[in-house]
Amino acid sequence: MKIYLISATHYHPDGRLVKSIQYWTSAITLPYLKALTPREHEVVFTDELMQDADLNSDADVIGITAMGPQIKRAYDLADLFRRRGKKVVMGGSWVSLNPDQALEHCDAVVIGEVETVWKDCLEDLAAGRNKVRYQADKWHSLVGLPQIDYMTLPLLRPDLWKKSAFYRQYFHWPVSASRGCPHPCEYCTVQTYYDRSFRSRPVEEVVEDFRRIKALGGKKVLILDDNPIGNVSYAKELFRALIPIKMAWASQCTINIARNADLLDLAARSGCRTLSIGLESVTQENLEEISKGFNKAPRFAEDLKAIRDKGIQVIALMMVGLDGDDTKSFDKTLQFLVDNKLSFLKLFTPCPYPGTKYYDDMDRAGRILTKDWNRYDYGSPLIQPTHMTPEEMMVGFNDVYKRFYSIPNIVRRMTPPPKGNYLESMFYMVANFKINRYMRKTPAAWGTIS
Ligand code: B12
Ligand code: SF4
Repeated sequence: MKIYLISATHYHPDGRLVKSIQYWTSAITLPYLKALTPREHEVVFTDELMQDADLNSDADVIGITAMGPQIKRAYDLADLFRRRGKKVVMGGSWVSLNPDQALEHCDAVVIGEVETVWKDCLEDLAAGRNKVRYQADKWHSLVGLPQIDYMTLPLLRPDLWKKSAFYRQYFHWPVSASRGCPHPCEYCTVQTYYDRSFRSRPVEEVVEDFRRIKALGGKKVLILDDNPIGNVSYAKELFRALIPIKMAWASQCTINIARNADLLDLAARSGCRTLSIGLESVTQENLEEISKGFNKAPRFAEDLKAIRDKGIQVIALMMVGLDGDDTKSFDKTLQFLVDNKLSFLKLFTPCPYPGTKYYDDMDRAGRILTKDWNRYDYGSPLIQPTHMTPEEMMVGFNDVYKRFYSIPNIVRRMTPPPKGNYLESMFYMVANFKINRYMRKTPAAWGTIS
């Protein structure tokens, strides 16, 4: 059979498709699914963010994946291909948590991990059968996962890679070391999808991926796990094994890394340059309310300093508009971010992803403002806040972003730079100025970019 895999993009508010050719990393879903597909099938794929999907594809099966707001476009694509007589299979976290919704648009849905069910699913479709819901009965061991062809990463620009030093610094090659997260944050798709489980790949297989990327000339890796320190002894073993590889890496993890001096030291020595950390709120009451009480707001300053002292840049992930917030919270949040010299900011309005506890609670309380999935982009008013209007929340949201990336605040935050890794600091300084310019040109872009 011929299989055509698509990662959907999402829509601009005016209905155009969002397109971007310059991305700092790439998901591995499409090349990984290709590597996993039995050799008798032919597989082609498109990440619609960068390229146009072939709507006239002659494939027998269309496989579609989507992240967050991309789901609307993914369903539109599924409807279109089915009208053209194709069999459509969908997978990924959104449809796994909402299979009935997905089955209004596709023929079969893969619920959860695909490794142990993909072969059966394809055999069924080739034979004209269909179990409709394909779900593994246990988690995969993550041992011996097939290797992807890195040069086919959908969002890699091989042309720019060769000629632009900035791009070589900017592009992070994705490597997966673990899946899942043991924490209970109730808005989080990841812990819901993985049912709070946490598994890791054998250290030597992860190290092998780093080596393969280095052999291709890659300098920077994104460990695209949600919380690679979910098992501290595994993380230490991995970081120790990465020290001799001498590559730079970035990842996201919890602030807990700052409270384990050995772990933090090993991370820094193994090449960690940037961590995206879900601080979420400077108000402890908010953190408790979303079941993220392990984040201790009163300790943030001390914890962030420990990380910076190791030469690691921190990207803050913050939510505004939680129940403990009012219109005064915006200034407090901004002040905290500037005082603590955060290198970068990704701000979110609370997003109730269907399938999560947060969605169910908000839905029961009648507080969900829209179920237009196209707006589930982290920068839209989706929840009725308790101490302000949705409009006030959006004014505050835009204002924090604007002021965080203002020239005086960039200078305040970026000087003096974290100790060591000065090239990285320079890169972040340039990236901050680029964002300042981008925001002036595209003020409504926030929330739809990553
Ligand atoms: C890398 C990544 C990115 C990258 C690259 C994006 C890209 N287009 O290439 C960046 C950082 C740019 C990014 C951006 C965004 N991302 Co993102 N991203 C991820 C991340 C960390 C890893 C994805 C990955 O490669 N996983 C590894 C692969 C192997 O696993 P997988 O995709 O889950 O697939 C497995 C199964 O689900 C299944 N499967 C998946 N799809 C399909 C399809 C078929 C047909 C089949 C058969 C099986 C199948 O098979 C795989 C193996 O078992 C995930 C978090 C996570 N842990 O998944 C978030 C995640 C997917 N992203 C998310 C979101 C929301 C976004 C944004 C929309 C955020 C935003 N700003 O609004 C943007 C979208 C930008 C865009 N237009 O592309 C959410 C999705 C939430 C949801 N409920 O849908 C996640 C889960 C993060 C989170 N913590 O909530 N992202
Ligand atoms: S720590 Fe991060 S990945 Fe883990 S459950 Fe909380 S939000 Fe999700």
